[in-house]
Amino acid sequence: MLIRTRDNGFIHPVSSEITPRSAYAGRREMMKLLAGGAAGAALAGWASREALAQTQRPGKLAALAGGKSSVAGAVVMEKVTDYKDASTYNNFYEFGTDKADPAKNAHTLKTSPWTVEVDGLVKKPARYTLEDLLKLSAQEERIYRMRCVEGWSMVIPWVGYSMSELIKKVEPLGNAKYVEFITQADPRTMPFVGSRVLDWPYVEGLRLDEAMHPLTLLTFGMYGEVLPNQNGAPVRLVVPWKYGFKNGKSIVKIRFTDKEPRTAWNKAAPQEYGFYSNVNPNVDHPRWSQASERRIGEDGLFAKKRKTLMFNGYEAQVGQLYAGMDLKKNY
Ligand SMILES: Nc1nc2c(c(=O)[nH]1)N[C@H]1C(S)=C(S)[C@@H](COP(=O)(O)O)O[C@H]1N2
Ligand SMILES: [Mo]
Repeated sequence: MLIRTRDNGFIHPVSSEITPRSAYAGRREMMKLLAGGAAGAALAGWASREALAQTQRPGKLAALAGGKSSVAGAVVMEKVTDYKDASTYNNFYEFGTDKADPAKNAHTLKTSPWTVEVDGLVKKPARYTLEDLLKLSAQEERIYRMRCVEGWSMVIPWVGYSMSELIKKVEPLGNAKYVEFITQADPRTMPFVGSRVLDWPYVEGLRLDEAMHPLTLLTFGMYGEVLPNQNGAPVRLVVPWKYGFKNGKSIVKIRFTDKEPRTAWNKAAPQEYGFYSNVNPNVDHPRWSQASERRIGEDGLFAKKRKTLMFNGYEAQVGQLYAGMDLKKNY
């Protein structure tokens, strides 16, 4: 449902499903752009309720049309990052450590046939083909902020469905407390698997309640198309309130456990990368501050650093998951 609000004489559509904070941030940014005369360019890529499921397809890969998002807070009113930036500025160490490497090298990734094995502490372990996974629930388009620990951020229209849909199907046992995501590690198709930067495969993990949160997206596409290889085809995770590295790409195994999984970055540098990795402007990385960020695509002459928001702006939705926890200790 659309509600029209008037702000300084500017009439602006706000979805009732958008959090007041993100709507406000979007409006403020838009006012700034309008004042700067960049309205035309800004409006073209603007995330609005109407834009949902109609994201301009870049048109190179197979279409993956998602319906409108049904999850509160899953759409931010901010300019969507250009597809070109989102698909050429990547972290995917299996294909090299430079941001430009994955787009150059990931064409060797073989995404079909693809299966995802779900096992561990569940009543119904199963091996899903990608096709089975795609059919499991309706796809939605969600426009999420993504904040990398290195200080950059993007706004990306992802396509997928809540991870909880899959979790409900496999029925976790009472003692399941965590979910481990294990990604593809094939030295024949991934040239840097075997390099010593990380312990392969790249593993990530969430607490079961985090994995069950409706914002946690099992992701198959972006910008209305299937994922490009460099963004984690054919299936990846997107957890918008956590630093980018929690979003495991090219997932092949999902395991339910009673112990906190050892994750790739936590193994590599435990004092820098904790298990939680919630976006938190008040907890510095040991080597740099996390208080501000640079939005990719906004690095022009007048671009200012943005203030990083607690839980990446998703505090209203996810803050409760961490009630009573010391977030300085549990970084
Ligand atoms: N398998 C795997 N998944 C990964 C990574 C990786 O190196 N390997 N990098 C992570 C990091 S650090 C970030 S910031 C995001 C980047 O996702 P994007 O390239 O789609 O923006 O993917 C995450 N998932
Ligand atoms: Mo990252």
